[in-house]
Amino acid sequence: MMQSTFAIIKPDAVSSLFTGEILAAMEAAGLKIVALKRLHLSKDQAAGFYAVHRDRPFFDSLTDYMSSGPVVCVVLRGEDAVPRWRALMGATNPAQAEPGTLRAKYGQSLEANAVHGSDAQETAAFEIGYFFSGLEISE
Ligand code: DGI
Repeated sequence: MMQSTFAIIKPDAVSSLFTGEILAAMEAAGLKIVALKRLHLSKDQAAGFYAVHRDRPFFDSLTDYMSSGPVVCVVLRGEDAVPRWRALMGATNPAQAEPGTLRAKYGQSLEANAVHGSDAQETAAFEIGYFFSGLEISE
């Protein structure tokens, strides 16, 4: 099934100059980049994005981290794009991520784990809409 999903190259990976390698890995996996922007989130904007985690103990730390430097936001489109991007990312904790996955290669810690990806199509729709207007997405 053709799907769209939402990806973020997180502050640790952007500041470590891994943006180009991660964008190349997306394309090499057959995921088409249909929208792209670099921005520096405020803490409030990070909190809005991660609102589902607002009651978790790590929420304050997570939103500090996500607003600590620029991120690169990407809309990806392809066959089964949601699970395929999650598989390429690897497990949440880089120490447990499968060898060859982006989090295994580029992640620094459980929190600074290099990349984000939507976990379902409904989540992807919310996350894409949080960052992009329809005019900014060209399929
Ligand atoms: O969908 P994921 O990004 O793989 O994981 P998630 O939705 O469970 O958590 C969102 C992000 O929050 C995750 O990428 C890293 C961070 N996180 C998750 N669990 C912990 C955490 N950060 C800290 N500091 N401690 C945690 O236990």
